[in-house]
Amino acid sequence: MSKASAILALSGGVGGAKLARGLSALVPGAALGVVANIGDDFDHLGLRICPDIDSLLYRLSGHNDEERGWGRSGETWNFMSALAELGGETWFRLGDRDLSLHIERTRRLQEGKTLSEVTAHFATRYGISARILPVSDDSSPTTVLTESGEIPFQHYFVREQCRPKVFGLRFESALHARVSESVCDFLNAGVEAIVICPSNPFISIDPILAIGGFTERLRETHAPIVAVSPIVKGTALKGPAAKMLNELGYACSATGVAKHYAQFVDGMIIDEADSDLVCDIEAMGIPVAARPSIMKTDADMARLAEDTLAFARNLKRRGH
Ligand code: FO1
Repeated sequence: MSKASAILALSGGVGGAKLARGLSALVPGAALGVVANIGDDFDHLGLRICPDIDSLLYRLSGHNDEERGWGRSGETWNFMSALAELGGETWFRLGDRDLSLHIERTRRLQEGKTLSEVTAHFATRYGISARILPVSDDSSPTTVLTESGEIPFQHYFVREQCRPKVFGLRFESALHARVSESVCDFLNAGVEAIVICPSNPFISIDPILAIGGFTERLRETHAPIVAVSPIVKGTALKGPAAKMLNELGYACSATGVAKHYAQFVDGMIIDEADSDLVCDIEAMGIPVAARPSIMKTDADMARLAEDTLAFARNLKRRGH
């Protein structure tokens, strides 16, 4: 495929990684760039943990654990049970195989490698030809503002299991964090379309777009920007997206997602079960297509990727 047929996707969490896998079945090799959220990243037990990068590494290599939605399949938990014997922190579960990724990443970062370099090395070792691109090589952790105070993201998401009521999110150093060189190089080489994967808009996509100047960089490409709704029939397929949409004052629907993205996207894909919302979303001036968007199998992922790219190709850039 020519350079111009390069595709950029923005991803976080389970839904993002699934559509990224679908895109990797259609877009050959390094013509697919998947920008990974780094807002979930944190230091834990002396290790640098990067969950949204790891969701992509595992899903694109087929190592992902389907039922947990994070970490890798065929896992054992000897480290965790031995750590518990010592009274160590076990609220954030690290499987024995998964641990190799965190230890080796931490070692390479301490050697002075960038997160992009480390991620590219791991992708190659896992046999992944798509480019997994951290949005920044700087740190920009997400802080969750809740009625019980400000909580670091993983403490909210895992330790508190998303219970506290959210009234805002803060992306700590997003304005100072710089878009990574590898993302800039990918954009400068020319992209045909930009896909916002069906990830949580607030905890996965907004922290990516908040990185200094990234939204402008995307708009400068003049490539159509298409978002796939992570909300179907008012519920989130995975994670707290539905609860957060409500708590942050958005309608918990594909229409609520469209409203959140209205100033930025050129079109939206919503699930066929929400085809009754097509008029509402078109009335907002957003071209929309209702397609099967529940991804259980690799075939589902590839089909949604195909539908999304076909829709993008027919879109005109909307003047914003
Ligand atoms: N999510 C959990 O709900 N419980 C866990 O114990 C947990 C451990 C974990 C370890 C490595 C990793 O890469 C992800 C992990 N996650 C866990 C998911 C993590 O919280 C992600 O940030 C979410 O998937 C949201 O993107």
